[in-house]
Amino acid sequence: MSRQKAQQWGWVLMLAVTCGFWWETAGPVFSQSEQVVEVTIKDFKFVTKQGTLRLGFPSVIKVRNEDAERHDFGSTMFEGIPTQIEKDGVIVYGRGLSGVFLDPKRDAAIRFNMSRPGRHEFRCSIHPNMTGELLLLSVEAV
Ligand SMILES: [Cu+2]
Repeated sequence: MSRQKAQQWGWVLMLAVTCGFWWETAGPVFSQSEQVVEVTIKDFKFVTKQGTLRLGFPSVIKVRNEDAERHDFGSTMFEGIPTQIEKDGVIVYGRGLSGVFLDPKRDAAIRFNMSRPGRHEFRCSIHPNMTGELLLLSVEAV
């Protein structure tokens, strides 16, 4: 192989590696287009798993009731915001939704656009001492 040809192949290889690397790093970025909050109800408590939540991004709160008791996930954070609630294969859509009731061992997904920063409290209306909160930061994408 001539020296020039070897150099050409070197460039092709470098380009392929660069593209591969880009694809690897871009993958997780794309999958973050919907930010997920996981809320598990267990022993009459809300256990929340959330990363950094950004304003204006499509968000989904996945609520699961692990108890043998019926609970409710309610919050004023959806007030006036178009919200979609998916439960038992049925999707409800509206602006005045306040939350969702969950039978034992059931789950639901609440989809909306996070648009107000700050702490957002949620609670169970059946058991008023059950409360939890989400922290919404107004940071821009880094
Ligand atoms: Cu409850």
